[in-house]
Amino acid sequence: MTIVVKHTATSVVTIERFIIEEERNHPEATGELSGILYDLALAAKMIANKVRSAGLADILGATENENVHGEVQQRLDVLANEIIIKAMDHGGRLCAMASEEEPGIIQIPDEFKCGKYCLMFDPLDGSSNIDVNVPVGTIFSVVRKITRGRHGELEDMLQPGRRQVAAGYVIYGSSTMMVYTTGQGVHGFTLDPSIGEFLLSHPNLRIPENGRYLSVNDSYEQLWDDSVKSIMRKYKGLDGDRRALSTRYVGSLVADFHRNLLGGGIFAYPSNKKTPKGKLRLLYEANPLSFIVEQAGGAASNGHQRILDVEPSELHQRTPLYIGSRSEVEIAQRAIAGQPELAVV
Ligand code: AHM
Ligand code: MG
Repeated sequence: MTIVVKHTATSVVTIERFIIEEERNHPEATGELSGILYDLALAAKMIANKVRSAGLADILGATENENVHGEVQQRLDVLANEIIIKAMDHGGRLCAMASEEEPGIIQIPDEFKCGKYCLMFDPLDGSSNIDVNVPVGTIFSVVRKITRGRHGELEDMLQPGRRQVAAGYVIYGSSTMMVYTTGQGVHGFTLDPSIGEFLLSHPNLRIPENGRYLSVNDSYEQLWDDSVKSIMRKYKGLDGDRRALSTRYVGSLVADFHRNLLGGGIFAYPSNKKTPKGKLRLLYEANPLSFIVEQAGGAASNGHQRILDVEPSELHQRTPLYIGSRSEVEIAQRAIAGQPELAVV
């Protein structure tokens, strides 16, 4: 279902107004989910501000800490993580959070009310690109609490992606954009820095049916198994039965995904001999982007199964990922699992 918001191409619609109009389509809504989205938009503006001034403010580069994945944390990663936690912990709408940068669940402090939603996020995706001024992003996923106690528990976080009630990302690029879905289509907002507001710029985004771009890190080719190598040959038109996709790889998932969402194509991060479970995280990266891509008419698979149907077993679970235009994802699924059918939303 796509949301009907009455505005013309020249209407100026702030993200706040859009969220309110979207909420009106749900008479049963309490406003809590809307509140989470406002607070995330605020956190995004604060992070955008830090990203923009990073080169001048001595906040580039690595800290001495490693995160739970054994990766060196970048200073901006740490800042973005703190900004989101501080923007979200006191609103009374969340019962717990989980971040790619934190080993365990982040509980809501006792002095604040707990709400009925859980937030999972990657505060600054693509952070290895920060020092070279390449776009980075924030990715988020919201699910409803299913356990009975006051605080959120691991069980609340480990729900399959199809149960997400909202998901989105922010791309800190030549402009800052926030793109989100609550299951009523995908909508994009561009930050107007002169007034500090996200304005509706891309209503009802649809991914083109046919791919234009292939985003994959080819340097892993020697580590791929034969089925992955055959998929890549097909995408590159080397089998002679289709035209070649154009290769584009930023190495910043949000930037690669955003380009392919607008232009059509596929982002692939297959498993390889060194990372047999894939690299990307199911809860913080694959699930939210898969909810968005399906809402935009595309698809996402781990090669065997629709991403949104995967039952998570760990907070920091990794997954292979093929995401983008439906026909391209089906090629991967057919080659790996031997069957093209992807469950449809
Ligand atoms: P991060 O969340 O630690 O930044 O890692 C995820 C990033 C993605 O943004 C990107 O698609 C991928 O890692 C790039 O990995 P590689 O350098 O192996 O191609
Ligand atoms: Mg990431």
